[in-house]
Amino acid sequence: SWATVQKEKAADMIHVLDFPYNGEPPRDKLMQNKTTPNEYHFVRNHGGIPTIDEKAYRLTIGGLVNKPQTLTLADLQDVNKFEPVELTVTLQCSGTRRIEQIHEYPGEGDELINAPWGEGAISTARYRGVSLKKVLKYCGGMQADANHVEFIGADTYFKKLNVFNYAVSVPRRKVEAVNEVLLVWEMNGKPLPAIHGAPIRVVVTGFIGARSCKWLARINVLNEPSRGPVQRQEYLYYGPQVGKQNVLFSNGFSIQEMPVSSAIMTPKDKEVVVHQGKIHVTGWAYSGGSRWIERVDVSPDGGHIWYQCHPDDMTEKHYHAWRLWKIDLPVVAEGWLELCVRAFDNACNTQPTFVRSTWNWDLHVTSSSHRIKIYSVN
Ligand code: MTE
Ligand code: MO
Repeated sequence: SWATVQKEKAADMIHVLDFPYNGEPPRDKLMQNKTTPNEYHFVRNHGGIPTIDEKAYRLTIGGLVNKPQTLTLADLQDVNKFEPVELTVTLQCSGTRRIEQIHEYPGEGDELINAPWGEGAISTARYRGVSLKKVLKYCGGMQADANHVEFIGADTYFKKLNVFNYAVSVPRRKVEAVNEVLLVWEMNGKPLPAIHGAPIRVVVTGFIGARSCKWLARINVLNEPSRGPVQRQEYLYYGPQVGKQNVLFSNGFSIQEMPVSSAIMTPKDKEVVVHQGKIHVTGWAYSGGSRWIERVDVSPDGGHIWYQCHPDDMTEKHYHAWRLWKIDLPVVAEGWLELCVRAFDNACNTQPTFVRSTWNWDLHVTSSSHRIKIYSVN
């Protein structure tokens, strides 16, 4: 699997975990384009990277569907069966910016699964595939008692001496929306890389990355969420009284849609910046659940005064993708300054003020206003 990493990912990717391989791009590479080049798209793996022969590939669809099917790659790509769709989608791991929660409350989280991500566990690509809604229609539709759709990957991982296939699920209504759940084989006009789930992965728009199952082997339509540990024991959002010592899985709720979030990508934390009255600041902003970013404000003084980004300084808005932003932030002070950012989505949601505002023991969804300290000199 190291050969795959070396072949498919850029040499300057930041390795967040070596096994399983988890990597995020250097910040300048992520900020270059609204769509992230495949070699710089972040990678989040729970286990190894399976290599699947396209010709031997079979997708089995069963459970609460009227006509269970086994489809080949050629079936899925057959334009007479399914009309292909293209969509630009931001995938965000719910662990993005976890490092801030680790710094605030060290020793929480499950070190074996919780990678210490920075601001780069988020990337955007243009995908080509088919709508799962159409594929399920081809299977005679879902039965009346169908409530959740489970995706099972061909990869395996180890947890507490057990071996599992990666398995997650999304609610039925998500699959029934128009083009919000796709089965894809192309990423930015190129064949889907092995490390990103070839030959077929799921892309679930606006939900945490975890639901976008790679190396898709089986779809099960169920009346309850997947019983797999990734669905039932990971990616849960806990209240403030829950910690490593007293956690019960039943205390957390399943993280599905991502809230509004943003990050400052340049300058870097602890950087010395020559200001000349203005500091050039850049970053990303994203909201899940088919909401989009409407506004981004940046503060040079920890959140007392805010300056709004000019609309021309933001990339176009889009249902399922982030916006990159930049601003020439007025600065007169010298010395240590705390810069922070807050984004607003089209539902007027904005971000919690501090990391501690939404701290949760498994260290997911660090969506608070991103803060960095810079040393400003004239
Ligand atoms: N699918 C499988 N089969 N195995 C995995 O480990 N990781 C999930 C998801 N799909 C995973 C998976 C998680 S947690 C995320 S954030 C995204 O894939 C990351 O997708 P990427 O590696 O293409 O960026
Ligand atoms: Mo993730």
